[in-house]
Amino acid sequence: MGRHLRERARLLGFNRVGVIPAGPARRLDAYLRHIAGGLHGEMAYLARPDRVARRRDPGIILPGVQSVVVVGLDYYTADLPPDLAADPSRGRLSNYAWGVDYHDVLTPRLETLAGWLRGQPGAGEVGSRVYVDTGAILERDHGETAGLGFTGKNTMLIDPRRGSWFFLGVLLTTAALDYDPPPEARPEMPTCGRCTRCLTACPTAAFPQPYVLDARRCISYLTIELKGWIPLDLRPLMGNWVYGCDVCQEVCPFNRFAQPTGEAEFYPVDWDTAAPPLLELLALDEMAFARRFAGSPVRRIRRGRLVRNACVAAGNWGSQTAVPVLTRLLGDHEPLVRGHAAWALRRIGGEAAHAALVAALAAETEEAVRREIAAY
Ligand code: B12
Ligand code: SF4
Ligand code: SF4
Repeated sequence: MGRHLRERARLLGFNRVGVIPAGPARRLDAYLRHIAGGLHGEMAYLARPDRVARRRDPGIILPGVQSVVVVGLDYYTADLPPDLAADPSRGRLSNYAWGVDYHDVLTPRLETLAGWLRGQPGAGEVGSRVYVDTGAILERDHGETAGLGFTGKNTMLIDPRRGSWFFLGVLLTTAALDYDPPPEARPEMPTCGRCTRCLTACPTAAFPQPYVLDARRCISYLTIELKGWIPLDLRPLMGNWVYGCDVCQEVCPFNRFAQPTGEAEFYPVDWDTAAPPLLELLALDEMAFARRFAGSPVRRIRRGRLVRNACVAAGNWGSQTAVPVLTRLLGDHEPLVRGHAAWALRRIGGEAAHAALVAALAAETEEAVRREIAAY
């Protein structure tokens, strides 16, 4: 059954597949330390006691679970042309978000795989659960155990032959399958060795030590997961990232071996999709946002959070060109947007920005926004 399942997974387009007996994650202790230290920030779902119990015992998620199938799907398409990457008038999106939302690509394929397993002659009653990102499962950990790669100091699961630009998905099943050899019986994986590039390149110093990420400082967390105010001290360090961040992967030598994915859905339709002009992002209303990001993972953060992020990027750009649109945003219906627009105007400075802030302070009633403006 195991061999056919692997073939099936590959036919479904997955670039990697590993099958292991169900059990607790090998590095559960690292995760427990992570949440005990509060490094998960506002991602409360990571620390909820019932979710902790599930990560400890996948049998709580699926009673009778016997096997875990871990799949990987490449998403690397191309490098952003250097002139665009270095252009501060553009917002940068992490390359995993240049195309269609990966949840919508991986999940149906995993469901198909689960259906195939259920339909096997003699399979009997097969229970299954599929997860891409959202389950109480340490996907990287099971991926490492299943032989899909090794854990880098940047905490990414890295395939030594093709790098770390791949998504993970997991299928839990009550079926007993043929398993891949356990890590101790496989040829040893490479490691990071003495390299520390990702640790020093991280713009916000989010790695307190190798293999540990303080999510509260990570631009990916700040731009995607954090719902409220971005901490003041981190805003200037975020550069022009408006959705996710790729720095700790871009510098990784293993990603020199990345192969462009065969998945057409992950390619950007044009470079403006990968690095949109900030002025366009700042001008988005709800309708324009919904139209522009239909089918993209960016739609998950909604218009308010994306414009908040674009305000920070505009402040870091520092150009007077952004002052008119930022001034309009001082009257936005979302306090979060008004406050971050005020921060950007303060950072850009100049007479027009000053006048806009003075006028906004006179009209502003929301305390948090007043604080952002009054810091001027
Ligand atoms: C929460 C989360 C985040 C958070 C926190 C990330 C983190 N490192 O903790 C934030 C929002 C910051 C984030 C960012 C990103 N994420 Co994310 N994220 C998740 C999620 C939902 C849970 C991860 C989690 O449980 N974190 C808690 C920590 C403790 O667990 P862990 O990250 O798995 O870390 C393990 C290892 O570091 C290892 N470990 C710890 N110490 C040590 C020590 C040694 C010596 C060794 C060898 C290993 C080791 O043990 C840990 C526990 O098993 C997973 C999906 C899932 N359900 O697993 C996706 C996931 C990890 N993310 C993913 C991606 C793609 C990203 C981004 C690249 C997106 C982007 N470009 O912006 C960045 C990368 C940032 C980074 N360097 O990690 C992919 C990773 C694929 C891969 N090849 O590794 C996943 C698997 C989603 C998916 N289904 O594809 N993410
Ligand atoms: S994704 Fe960016 S901010 Fe987050 S740890 Fe990596 S380099 Fe740092
Ligand atoms: S950049 Fe270097 S230290 Fe960081 S994950 Fe890659 S090989 Fe490891």
